[in-house]
Amino acid sequence: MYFTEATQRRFAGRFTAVKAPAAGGAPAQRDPGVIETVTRMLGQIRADGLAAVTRYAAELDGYDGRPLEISREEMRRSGSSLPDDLREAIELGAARTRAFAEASRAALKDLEVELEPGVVAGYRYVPVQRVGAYLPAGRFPLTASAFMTVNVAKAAGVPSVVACTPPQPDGGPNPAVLYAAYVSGVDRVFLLGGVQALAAMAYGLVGDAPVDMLVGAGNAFVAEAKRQLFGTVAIDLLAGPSEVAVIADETADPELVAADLLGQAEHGPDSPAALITTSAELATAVAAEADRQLATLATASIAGPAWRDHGSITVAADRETAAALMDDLAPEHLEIQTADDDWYHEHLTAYGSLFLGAWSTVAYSDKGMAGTNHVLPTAGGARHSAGLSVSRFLRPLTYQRVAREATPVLADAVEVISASEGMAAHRATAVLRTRRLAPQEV
Ligand code: HSO
Ligand code: ZN
Repeated sequence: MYFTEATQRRFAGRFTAVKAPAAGGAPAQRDPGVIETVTRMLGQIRADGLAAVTRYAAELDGYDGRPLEISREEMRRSGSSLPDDLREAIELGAARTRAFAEASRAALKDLEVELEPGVVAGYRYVPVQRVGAYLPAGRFPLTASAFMTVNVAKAAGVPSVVACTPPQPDGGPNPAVLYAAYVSGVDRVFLLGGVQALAAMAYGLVGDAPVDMLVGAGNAFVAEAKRQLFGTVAIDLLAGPSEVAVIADETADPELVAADLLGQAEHGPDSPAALITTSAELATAVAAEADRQLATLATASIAGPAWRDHGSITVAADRETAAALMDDLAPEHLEIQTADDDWYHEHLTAYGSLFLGAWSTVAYSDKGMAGTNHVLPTAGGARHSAGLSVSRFLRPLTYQRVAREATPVLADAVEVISASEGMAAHRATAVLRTRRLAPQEV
């Protein structure tokens, strides 16, 4: 995540790079090896069904042959196995994301409008009927995943939500991930990870029927599987490495800014983090702070290389430049820590989710506590897309009702256009209706 050459030229003289990403900053290319592996696995699973799914699960995840479906009883028990404070935090995250999703649902109103007398058009929001959620538990078990997928789908009214989560070294699911799915209202959970999990849900090898839509993030193989299954099913989005960016001015606290940059760099050695500031002093202070914090950070072996290879600090001449440069990055998460937070909120046009003020840190949303979704566009996707929300699970299905008295206007126009196109059968549908009218009406 760094400025394109065109942007660097366009803003030449209005910004200084205090730290550029050592790796250049272009988003990672899709790995041909990953593409090929996924294609082969999907082909095998299409051919051999569940036998191929469990074969891959044993080979790749150490699946031990227990029933793939996790019982309701085991879901309930996963909660009691957790420390009280963790269980309560999970319940809080589920409740908060549900509340935001339900409020968002309530704000989506069906529409019906009479365009002219006798011509009514409208839509009704109808939920997708079957959703499959992927709940990863790889390098880190992302406990909040179910809040963002299962919970939001349920708030949207999706009748069937199934989930897959990979077995852990002990052979079972991660209990926190499972409990989060349970309190999010999941219908059924299967002990499967990776490509085989997504294929099993898309092809209907687990659950009652193939799902209509796959949601949830995962590693590069999961993202590639979703890309290849798109068309067979809908998907939420293709998530790349998690990203964070901060706009800060001289009023910002360098320790908090550095902590928030490293807070997402921890996701992986390819996770980008960018600071754009209007203060040269803050830029220097944050650079020093990042090094200081990395010296003792328990996950420095991940966050350190991420910061070195994909981290950047830029000093912008003024807030207009800072905002324009940030729109060029279109980061997944964007924090604003300035004296002008509202100005930035009004002017910025490309981010996955915005965190206004020093008290609003990305991890609050990551873990569900801010209510908003953490499934967000990465790698510049925020220029054209928004993150997951109830609206992705709800389709505004249109309808029209044309009254007899509106027939002359509609039918005549359709007759003329169809005739000019040579579409005789289309024309006939209009002409026949005109003939049905009493002669005095025509
Ligand atoms: N930052 C990730 C979500 C997450 N991080 C969950 C930690 N837990 C993608 O938005
Ligand atoms: Zn995160």
